[in-house]
Amino acid sequence: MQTAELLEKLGVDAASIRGGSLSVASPVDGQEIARVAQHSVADVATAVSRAKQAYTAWRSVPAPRRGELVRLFGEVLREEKENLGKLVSIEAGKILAEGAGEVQEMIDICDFAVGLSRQLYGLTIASERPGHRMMETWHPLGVIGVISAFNFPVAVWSWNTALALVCGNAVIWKPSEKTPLTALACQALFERALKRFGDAPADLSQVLIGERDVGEALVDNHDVALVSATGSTRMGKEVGPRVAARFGRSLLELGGNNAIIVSESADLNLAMRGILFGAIGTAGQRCTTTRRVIVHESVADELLKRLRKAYDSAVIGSPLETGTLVGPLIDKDSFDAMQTALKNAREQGGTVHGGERVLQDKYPNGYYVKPAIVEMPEQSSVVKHETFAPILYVMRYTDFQTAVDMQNDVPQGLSSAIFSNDLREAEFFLSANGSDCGIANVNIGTSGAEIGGAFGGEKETGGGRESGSDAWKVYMRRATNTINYSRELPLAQGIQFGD
Ligand code: UN1
Repeated sequence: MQTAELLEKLGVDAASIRGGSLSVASPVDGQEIARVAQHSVADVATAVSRAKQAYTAWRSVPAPRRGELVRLFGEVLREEKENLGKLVSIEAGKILAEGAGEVQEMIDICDFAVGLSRQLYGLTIASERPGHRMMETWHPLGVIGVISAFNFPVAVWSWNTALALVCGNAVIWKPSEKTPLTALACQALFERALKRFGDAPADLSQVLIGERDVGEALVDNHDVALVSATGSTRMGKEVGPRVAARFGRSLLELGGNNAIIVSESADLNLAMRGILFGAIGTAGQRCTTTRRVIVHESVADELLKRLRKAYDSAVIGSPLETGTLVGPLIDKDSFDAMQTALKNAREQGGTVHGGERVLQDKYPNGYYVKPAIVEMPEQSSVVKHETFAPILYVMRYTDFQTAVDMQNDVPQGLSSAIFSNDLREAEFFLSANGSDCGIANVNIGTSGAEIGGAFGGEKETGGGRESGSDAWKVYMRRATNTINYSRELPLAQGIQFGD
């Protein structure tokens, strides 16, 4: 599988992937591909104090110069797109096109951040006092901790890091213990950019490989100004309160339970393609994966017929082979969780198509499944739970308001979409009375967002926003400045104090 060769090309030291205590398996065939050394809790404190020093130097570097480092990193990523994308496929199991697509997201956010490095705007505000001026200034924040999940093992880190760096911060990354190799590769590529840059402080970006205790130490460290955590709602429920207890900031990007409404006026060809990419792409392991379809009863049979046909012809297999659309699940736990969900769905009245394990003979330790379509009589508890696997629940509706209510009636609030050619329905869906998600789309699916928009969602999704728009503000602190250029000292609110 040429993993060692790829890692070498990417600049990862061969010694760092041998003899460590963390076994890394590829989901492609379940075989061990590396043994990586792990950091200890004590290493976290050392990394944070180094990062603090790096930040103290970096915050005085003019932002456009900081942008130059990110520009160089984007250049390195362009050179290594294919290699890094392939490593993502090997370690996370997504197909080559999606592995390369993930690296493209990294390149895009670098470009975005470079532009941003000449902006980072503050407002000027009208003062009520004569001879006074008010303004806002945005300053670097400090050490940023990034905790990321296996399913986007490189892009999520880059969304945070590209912005954090142009904003003048230092970053410490704890990747998923399932995907340390791609993290080591990113760090090596970043170091290549650092060399080209020349005079950046050491330790602007560090990687900590470890399990839960390492993550906890990062979350609890008072010198980590912002913890940006992507993963399950269960993880976020622990991280959020722990960071808040020490008055730190957190940016949470947690579970999704994303629905597509297919209305009676929908273009079914478009809807089909949107649903297919959203539901079976990345083998159902995106936070934006389409997990629910709420379809008007008049088009439900037709849509289901076409969907089942498309599911039957989707090629399941090694993500490294061209032509494959559906790669493996990350591991056995994930497969077991999928089977439990399907069992629950049957018990709750669902009719399950697919969902069984395939290619077992070829890959006894790889977990390949036929993506499942589950017709549900109603939106029962199993549908409201996010199972990180390719299960698509399909429910019918008669009245449009009911469809919107169903879309919103889940604990999560990440992404949502409507396929409709009825302007009234589409606009209602985007209005305050429509979708309650952080992402609401018309005539495109729930997954595959561009980096230019703010990315994240409401409710149990955690409320954080990263990537585009003004998400950079969470990586900076805001100072409100009032400047008096008069010879008086008038108080605000007209207060007379003393003479
Ligand atoms: C994730 O699954 O954590 O919108 C991120 C998308 C991608 C990002 C997904 N741009 O599907």
